[in-house]
Amino acid sequence: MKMTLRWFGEKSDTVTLKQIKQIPGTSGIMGFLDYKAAGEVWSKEEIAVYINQVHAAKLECEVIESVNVHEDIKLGVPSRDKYIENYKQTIRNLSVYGVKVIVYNFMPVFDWLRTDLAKTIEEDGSNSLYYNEAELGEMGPLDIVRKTAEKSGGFSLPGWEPERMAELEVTLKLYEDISADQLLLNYKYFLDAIIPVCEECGITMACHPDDPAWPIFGLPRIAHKMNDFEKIIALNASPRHALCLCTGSLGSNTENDVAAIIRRFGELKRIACLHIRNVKHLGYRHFRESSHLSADGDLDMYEIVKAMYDTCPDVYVRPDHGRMIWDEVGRPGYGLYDRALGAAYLNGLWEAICKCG
Ligand SMILES: [Mn+2]
Repeated sequence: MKMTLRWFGEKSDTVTLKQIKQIPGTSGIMGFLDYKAAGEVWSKEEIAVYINQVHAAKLECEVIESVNVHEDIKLGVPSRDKYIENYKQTIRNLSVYGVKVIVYNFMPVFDWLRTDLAKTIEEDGSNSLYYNEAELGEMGPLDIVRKTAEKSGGFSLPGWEPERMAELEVTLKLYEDISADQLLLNYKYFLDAIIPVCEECGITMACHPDDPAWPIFGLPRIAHKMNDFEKIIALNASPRHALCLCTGSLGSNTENDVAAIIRRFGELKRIACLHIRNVKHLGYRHFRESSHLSADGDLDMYEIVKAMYDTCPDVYVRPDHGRMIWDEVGRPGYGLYDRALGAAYLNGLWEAICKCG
């Protein structure tokens, strides 16, 4: 287990590299250039500025997240080839700076979705990200985007870049003709083009699951249950094509056995990294994010960490979203305190499992 934290960069994160370095057991960060739009090349110069800062703080930057896949690639339109070439160049550029894993997703339009970014938890006055499908029914996609942007506290949200969202209506229309099977074919086209470059460069692509783990707004979604990942892994035989399993995303759906999914793809050696967090189910398609502690949510963190220990002990890990606690002000889900508590808790589980099996 290589413990990391997500870091959005000096200008965009309330958390500093020094703070991250001081979390026990943290060897590095999962990096993110928050100003890059989907489809753009990440230049060597941009990457160098970011990664040199991370290295100066004596942290590693072997995982980069959210090199977003342009919508034209997912839609399978002719202009995809230009964006695929850009993606290949970004892969090459990242490899020069020691990056080993790129986390991405193939979700149409919505990278992730919540109906409230700061829902107060009555028991203790903290707040966390929250989702209630019943509220979505009343709102519709454009309303939810507006509401999410308003409640972001002025932070840009990964996957919700204003330029992308401005074209939302048009994009939603284009997906009316795309079935889940067609989306998988478009995904295969993308993988077949980029994976040879990954093999040359020593980079593993890690697909992040749909969040929440079911289809929304009638859009095709192909990455939220065991059988989906069987199909995804079958798209390309290279071990450079792997998964970033996110326990909170998968665990939003009560039908998913998260530890079993980790075991299955861990045994196949197709997990590159894990995002670990817990969720509390409140009803049908209704949940909030909880602290990492098993007793606070509905996922068994011991079983999750044990599945990693048994099948893929060397993967990169990060505590995923945390609650906002101790009156911290920061990016929704990405404050320091609760994520640091999450890292400490995961380290504790890890030590116990290593010693006791
Ligand atoms: Mn995640």
